[in-house]
Amino acid sequence: MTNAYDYAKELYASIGIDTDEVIQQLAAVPISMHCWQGDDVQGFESSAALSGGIQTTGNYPGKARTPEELMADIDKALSVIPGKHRLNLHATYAIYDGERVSRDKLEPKHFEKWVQFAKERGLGIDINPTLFSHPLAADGLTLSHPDEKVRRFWIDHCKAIRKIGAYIGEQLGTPCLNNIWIPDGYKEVPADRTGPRQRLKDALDEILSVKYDKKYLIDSVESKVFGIGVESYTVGSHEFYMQYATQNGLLCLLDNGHYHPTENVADKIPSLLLFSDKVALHVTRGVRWDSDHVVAYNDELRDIAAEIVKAGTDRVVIGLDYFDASINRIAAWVIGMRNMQKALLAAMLTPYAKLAEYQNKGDFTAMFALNEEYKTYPMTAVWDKFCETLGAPVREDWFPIIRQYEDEVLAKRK
Ligand code: RNT
Ligand code: ZN
Repeated sequence: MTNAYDYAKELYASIGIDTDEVIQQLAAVPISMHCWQGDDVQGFESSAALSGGIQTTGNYPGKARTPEELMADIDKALSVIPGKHRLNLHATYAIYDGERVSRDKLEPKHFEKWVQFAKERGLGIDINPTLFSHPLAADGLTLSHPDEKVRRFWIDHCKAIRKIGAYIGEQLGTPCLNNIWIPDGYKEVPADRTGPRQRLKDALDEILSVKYDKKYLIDSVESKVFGIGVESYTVGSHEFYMQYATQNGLLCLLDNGHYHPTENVADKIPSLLLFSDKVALHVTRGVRWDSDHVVAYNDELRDIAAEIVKAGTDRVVIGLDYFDASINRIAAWVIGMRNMQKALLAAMLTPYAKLAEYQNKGDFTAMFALNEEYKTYPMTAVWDKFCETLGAPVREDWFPIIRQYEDEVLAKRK
């Protein structure tokens, strides 16, 4: 192990990369782990079916049914993921002690247990209003609904969540990202494409008219190209939110499952960063028309990671977003988180500045040839050293730990 690392360190040094420094650099990158992988986007509010054009499939045993179970599962996942991270919550994960309130009446106290959980573990928290899986979203319309009463409910919900987010950010001493995603759209081509977007714009204006210190709360808006049942028109399209975010100083959140399959989110990152300080991501894996498979270590992920690293990791807010109910849910978290880290590592171990010099000289042969060689440099030894240094299991050693938890804990959840 040490020998392998020494060898790798020497090789990387020969192309100008200090692997010890890279390990420190990677250790400082937090990734927001989405709580909703733990229970198929169910939450604790009710047993309402998942709606909004998103779907989980699979029936793997042992899903978390209570806050305690979900927290225990998150702890298990984090115990085998190197580094300190963040937790991404949805409004439906509010914890009610006794009295229930509707989503427009949620308060910081409903997230107090999460705040305590995060404090004890040194985690940050991000949040999302939940504008789906609810009777008032049954027709697939929320902030753009033609009925003013429905819009009012969802506007108030988003306002309540922003207030909660600001409270969380203040409590934890790290800004909470509040990400607004709405499912609104139409199955068939609408007669009016402007009206719904005008209503969404007005609703967002009202939601965001309440100002919070950016030390505590940052807002982002997430676009989508289509969802199941809303194939013809999505109100919150990419252009809509890109413009809205720039005009209003919000972060544009790019979910790489929300674009045409040949569109590359990696390419959007440097473009947006010429016009905004930061950009936010939902990292996922699209497969054909589905946007939410577990993040794999593939070319798309490596491309995205490369742009994050080139831009500076402090300029991209990284979160994961997928939901797979067909495999062990905790393993799904671990696989995605570790893959995101591996991809960032691969980018940190590539001398892009040097390659860019060839690009600028017009020497595309050298740029291509060298990049292809760098791809097979011994990153594994650095990854292993990283895991070991941060006290996380090395290579697949995490797997028996999760298996054992499955046998001892998950199997008993019937
Ligand atoms: C849906 C969006 C959204 C959700 C989560 C649960 O297509 O990606 O981010 O996945 O909010
Ligand atoms: Zn998303």
